[in-house]
Amino acid sequence: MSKDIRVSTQGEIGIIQLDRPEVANALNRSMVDEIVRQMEEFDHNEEIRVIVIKGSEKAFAAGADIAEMTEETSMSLELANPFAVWDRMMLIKKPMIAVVNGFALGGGFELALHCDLIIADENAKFGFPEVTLGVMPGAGGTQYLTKVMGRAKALEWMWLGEPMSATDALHYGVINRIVAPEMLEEESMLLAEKLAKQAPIALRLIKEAVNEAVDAPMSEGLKLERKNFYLAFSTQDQKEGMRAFTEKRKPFFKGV
Ligand code: CO8
Repeated sequence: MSKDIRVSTQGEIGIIQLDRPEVANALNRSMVDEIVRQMEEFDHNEEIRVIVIKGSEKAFAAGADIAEMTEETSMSLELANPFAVWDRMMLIKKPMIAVVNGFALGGGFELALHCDLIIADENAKFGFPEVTLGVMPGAGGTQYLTKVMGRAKALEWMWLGEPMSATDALHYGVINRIVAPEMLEEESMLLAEKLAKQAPIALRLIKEAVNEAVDAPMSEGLKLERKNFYLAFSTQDQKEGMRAFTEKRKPFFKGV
């Protein structure tokens, strides 16, 4: 039984809700552990096609739990290696959507950045306030953000430590969509449902190839794209998708 997250499913969508509202969903290590274990559980669950991560009423997550970190030392952190569990998030194959209301700060923002798509309400605020605590982002923030928005803006944002509005985050390509607060739940589930109707293996192969584009040289990315393109033709969903087009009907994808 999870202490700090709530888990539910809605059709083929697996939902992880952060649930430490008394500390704005600050992420302590056991909570990150629970989140990742649940992501993996959904990833392996054949009934689930899309994973949604959301916050509670007032915040997505206000960062790593500062109370837990205050007395840490370089050596205690190095030994505990709190980021090993974050690395496992990068292995999740199914689409992950972060649904952000309120604050997504520090580690909370990094959690959203580990998802594939970010949908936020108009009042959401994104930021890396670590510098104001005398530290820096540690769960991938400097890398993810720089790749998304470029060096100058990423540096400015992380050096000043000020939160950025959802509008700015959208402008710089950090998030995918903004919706009115009262529509956040509905719009994010609609997006998840749309993805859940797509051919699951094709989604997976696309995610893998797009991720390769971020890290690898073009020639490597093109190789993987071609391999995955060929692989898609070994699925029944490819036959279904193409036959449905010819027969002028909607496809029904089974994920095989
Ligand atoms: N850690 C611990 N407690 C927190 C955190 C946090 N990150 N954020 C908020 N809280 C607590 C507050 O202490 C407060 O508790 P209490 O009621 O007992 O005083 C409660 O949540 C509510 O917070 P506020 O009263 O401050 O609420 P406001 O609405 O006035 O402000 C803010 C909300 C703006 C979110 C404010 O709380 C804030 O600035 N929080 C800190 C944000 C921050 O600095 N985040 C970065 C943390 S460092 C980090 O994330 C490094 C990541 C490294 C990777 C992770 C490895 C595990």
